[in-house]
Amino acid sequence: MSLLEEYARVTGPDVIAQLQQLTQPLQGMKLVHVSSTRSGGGVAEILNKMVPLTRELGIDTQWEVISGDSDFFECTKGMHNTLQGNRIPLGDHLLQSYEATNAHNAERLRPTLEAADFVFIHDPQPAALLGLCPNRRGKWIWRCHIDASHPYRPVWKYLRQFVAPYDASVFSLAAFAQELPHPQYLIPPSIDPLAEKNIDLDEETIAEICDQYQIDRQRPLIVQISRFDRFKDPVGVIQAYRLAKRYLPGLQLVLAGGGAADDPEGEVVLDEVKTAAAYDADIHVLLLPPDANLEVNALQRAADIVVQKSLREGFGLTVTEAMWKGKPVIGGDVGGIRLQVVNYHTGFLVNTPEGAALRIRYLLHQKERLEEMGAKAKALVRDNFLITRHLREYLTLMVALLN
Ligand code: UPG
Repeated sequence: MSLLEEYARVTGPDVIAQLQQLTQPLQGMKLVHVSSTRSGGGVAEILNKMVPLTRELGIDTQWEVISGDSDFFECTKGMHNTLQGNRIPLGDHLLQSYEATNAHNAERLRPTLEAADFVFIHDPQPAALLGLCPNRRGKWIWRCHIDASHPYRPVWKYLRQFVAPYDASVFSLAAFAQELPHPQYLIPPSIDPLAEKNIDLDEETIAEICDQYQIDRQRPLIVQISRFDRFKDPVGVIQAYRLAKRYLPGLQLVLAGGGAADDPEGEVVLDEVKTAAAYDADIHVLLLPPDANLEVNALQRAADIVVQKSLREGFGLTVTEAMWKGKPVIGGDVGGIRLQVVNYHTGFLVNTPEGAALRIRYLLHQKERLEEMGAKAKALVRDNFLITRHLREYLTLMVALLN
């Protein structure tokens, strides 16, 4: 069965026929995505699935990854943190490293990028490449995955000089749009229902993976899967768990995460989480390798409730993944989580550990409500957040830019 036929089985054949129709004017064109890591984190997760599907539709698609040293990634993680609201200026030597690293990568990528019909540049890391490709012939789109609702102005002002000359930019939410001299499109991300991380699993596989991590399937379980990043508030999740455990003594918590090659802060945050977890045997802090897709899938399915207590969130694929598995999500009332968690319907939006604990207790005592919310959550993802909808919007954007 071809890849497209496999998708048709999940979404229905019309959705695929529509994608094929939209791709007609784009047949044989060259599309290049550029990001800063091939594994770990949401951007890699999306591109790993999006690139083969776009190729299958007849667009000559490539994915390039930029390389950089520790100063560069310290700088871009600083940009990420400040665009999400931290107010810490970036030192001149870091900004010099940002520009030098982009220039270095441009040497290698220039022929590919200048020849492409469309270039999608993901996030701030490679944003300066456009200015370094003076003979570009195609349309360039800056795709921002960050919760840019409250950017630290000096850093946005610096980045803006690189982003302004793009032909368009894409944000996940209206609240993130910026003052820019080009069209801005609102396209939320998506998950791939055929990915190992999202396919159905039998009970035996789920049980085996839970055994491997000493998780007791007879007792209630809450799970947060996230990179170890302060914006994901893992320590806040531990506080919520502790508050709820006073009333639910059997409660277990899994905090599972892996690093991303472009995220230098993971280890420090993991240490903070381990300290906060102390010696509680019912808190499982799991450091997973980047290819632990089956494990993530099983942990999300084993959970009674999935938590994503972020303080900022561009979208939150872990929310989508959990909802697709029929789980209600207790999520931070921020960014892209608000697009997915419809308060009281597909889960609960919370602002504090106390609020999260209250909702955990409520749902674990109201199993019917939990299941009803989980079913609504799955339907919301099927209708809005699968890769086929995401690709349709990218294709529409590309066709619009052709004219
Ligand atoms: N993941 C793993 N293993 C882990 C931890 C995470 O496979 O140990 C996966 C997770 O299942 C998900 C992805 O990594 O598929 C993480 O994506 P997401 O939850 O979206 O977070 P970020 O890595 O922070 O991704 C950025 C934005 C986020 C947005 C995403 C795509 O912060 O808000 O949804 O980009 O736009």
